[in-house]
Amino acid sequence: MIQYIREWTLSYENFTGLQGTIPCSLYSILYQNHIIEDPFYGLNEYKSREMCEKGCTFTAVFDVEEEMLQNEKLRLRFEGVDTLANIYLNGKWLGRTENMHRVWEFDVKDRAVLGLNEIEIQFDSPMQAAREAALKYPLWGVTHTTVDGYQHIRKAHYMYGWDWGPQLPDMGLFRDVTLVGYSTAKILDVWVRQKHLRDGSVRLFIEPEIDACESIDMHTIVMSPTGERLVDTFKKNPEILISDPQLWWPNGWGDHPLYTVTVEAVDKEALCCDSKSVRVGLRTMTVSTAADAYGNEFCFVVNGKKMFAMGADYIPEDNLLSRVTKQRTNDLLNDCIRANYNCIRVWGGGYYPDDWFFDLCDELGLVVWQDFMFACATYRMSAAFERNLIPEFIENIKRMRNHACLGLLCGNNEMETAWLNWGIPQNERTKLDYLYLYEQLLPDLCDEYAPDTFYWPSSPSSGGGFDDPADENRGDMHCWEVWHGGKPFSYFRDTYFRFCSEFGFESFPDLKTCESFSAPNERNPFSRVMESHQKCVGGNQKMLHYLADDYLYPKNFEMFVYASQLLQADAMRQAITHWRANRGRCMGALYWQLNDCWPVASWASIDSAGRWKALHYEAKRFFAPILLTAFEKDYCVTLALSNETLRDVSCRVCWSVKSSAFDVIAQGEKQVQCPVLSAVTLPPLSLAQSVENAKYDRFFVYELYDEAGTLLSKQTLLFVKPKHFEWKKPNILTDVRQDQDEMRIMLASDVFAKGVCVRFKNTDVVLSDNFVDLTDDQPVWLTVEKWLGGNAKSISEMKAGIEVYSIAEIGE
Ligand code: BMA
Repeated sequence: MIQYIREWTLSYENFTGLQGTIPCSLYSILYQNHIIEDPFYGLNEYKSREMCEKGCTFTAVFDVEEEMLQNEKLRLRFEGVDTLANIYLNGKWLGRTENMHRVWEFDVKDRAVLGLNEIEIQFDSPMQAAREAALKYPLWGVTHTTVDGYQHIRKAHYMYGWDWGPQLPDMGLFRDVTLVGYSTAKILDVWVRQKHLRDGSVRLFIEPEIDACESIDMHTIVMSPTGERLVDTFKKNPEILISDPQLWWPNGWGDHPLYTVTVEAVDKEALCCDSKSVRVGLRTMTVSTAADAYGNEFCFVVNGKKMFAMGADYIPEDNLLSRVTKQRTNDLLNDCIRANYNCIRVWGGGYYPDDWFFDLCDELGLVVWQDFMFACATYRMSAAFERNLIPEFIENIKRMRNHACLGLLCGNNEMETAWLNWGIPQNERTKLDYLYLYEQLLPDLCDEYAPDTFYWPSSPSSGGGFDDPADENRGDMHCWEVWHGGKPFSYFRDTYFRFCSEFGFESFPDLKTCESFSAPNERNPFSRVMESHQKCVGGNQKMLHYLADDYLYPKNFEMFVYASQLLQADAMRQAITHWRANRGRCMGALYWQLNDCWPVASWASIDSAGRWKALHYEAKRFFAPILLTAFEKDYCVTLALSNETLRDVSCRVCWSVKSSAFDVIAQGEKQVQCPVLSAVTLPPLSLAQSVENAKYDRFFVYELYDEAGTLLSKQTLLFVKPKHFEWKKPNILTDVRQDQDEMRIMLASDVFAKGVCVRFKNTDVVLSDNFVDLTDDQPVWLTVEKWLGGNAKSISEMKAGIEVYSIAEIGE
């Protein structure tokens, strides 16, 4: 029996009686009641942040009926309390919560009463708690953008501010509060383990965890992905053989079928008193760190096949957790699939995602690299801290372990490398605490509760024990020489990492997103508001530093935003195409970062409003299952083909050197075989003769056609920096048409146009492609993939609102 306690009342300072429905928080309720303005607008962050210097109180009054009260076991269960709070039921203290990453449950059998009951939750200021803890026990942590002492509090670290996030350490209830009663039995968990046998069949081991007050029978039902009842048994802990399994594959390799396992607890009268269903995808999944010619590989192996991981790092989707919904996560993860991701890393400075996140990753075939929630700080392993952590670990491991998508569990973000390389005050105690937490406690618990999932102590790491975590020949890498280190993009091409789990480049969010938090006179990168929506120290200077390398000085803010996005896309393209061409040596590229939690200049490829930056369109290209890429040095172009599909491919590669007026200066083509899961590099093309004397007006086009002659991709490269290219001002014709269900947009140019960006003044769409190159007089057709918002959906309104620009316009 379960009763949801959804309606709450907030009291904060002089404000009382403010209503909220779970999920809700101090900020969400004050905002909904028009007491505060949008904390993301302008400089509102600072006023809102001040509010968290004080605590607040949430109360709920709820009715308990006789039937509920009669239950032998009666528990009040809090799935997500953020974070430090004392909880009272009917005026009596129930307990204290100190960790938002775990469930808090209290026995209320002797406390709940018939009729009205009242829960009061008194939240402490998270600001003060962090600072006080820091004074009591100072520890190292990243400092510029967060609040001192954040690591003492088991609250998502980013809420205290990060180099892409505001300081808005909210307080509230972000997951359900329920009253749970039972007298016979409660199924606490169903664990499904799988063993793949040599003959291709799969044996499932089903282990329910039950709190039974009397003897019960277990009824287990297994349904196939298409809904057939495969098994129906009353055996305890049954082992089930699936002789003809439909395997689960990552995106790009096949389908993602899910079997449903339901366990029912059946009482003496043959009545089902509780049931629980879980979904499982049948696959083997591990990470290989086997020794090879270069050192040790680092790659996901799914169903025995080595996968090149393609994706990005995921951060929490909002600072106000009440706004994170299944629909929003669904949109974001589908955007990952649109850009051909097969992997996503949940970064350790946020919180363990909701169940729906893992459900969606199962359904979409996204392999999840899951960090435990520790990032960029040293921690003190006191007995109390450890007591608080253990339930967090066990609950979350259990919550994630059945998911087909779960690929790797990782101890922390960047602490092993930070300890050695970031000038952290060294002391033996902190070092021992590190080793105990990530190399003993966590792996032991993972061994016990998720023995089939690969554990990795830190990201980056070479396997642990402070053994050169930044060794590029072993383990994963974070590469920040480009951006933080100021190195040129070409730096990436001299790196041969085994798996790069972080590297990134910032850009401004979409112009409309910038407009959503600023007044017109603030739309300058160095205004107070824009600088406040740039949390990386010196971030805008860094952008300008790189901008100077490649583009003319932008003529206005809009062109600055556009150029920043082109730079970002180019930086990531240079890295990822090179690593994919070196498939085998490198086996993963997860760029920093997929998304934003508020409107900000950052490394994200999709901004906080869900708008795609140039990088996300570029990701769709550089993560294409079959990728043709071109590298140039001294007028010599090398083409490489990377095949991330499970079949051998034979493709036609066509190239040409053209003038900006579309004259063909040189051309060639070749049929190229690329075996399954491999990359081939073609002999270099020496183009000096056709390029050198007219290099400011020459571009290289490379096209890829499949066996059926369908164009898979078409891209270009320049032989000089774009700022020095002699752009002819393009006359870009546009048209919008409706073909059955599809809205199509046409682009055609009279001269070479690169990075052509299509926008609509009055509506927001995700297109099949954008920031495209127009390389001949043939029109290019784009389709509308997704409507994000705006009300102009008719052809005439779309036409009236269309705006197009290209690199030629940046500094004209
Ligand atoms: C990495 C991440 C984050 C950070 C990002 C950009 O180190 O782990 O901590 O936001 O770089 O600086």
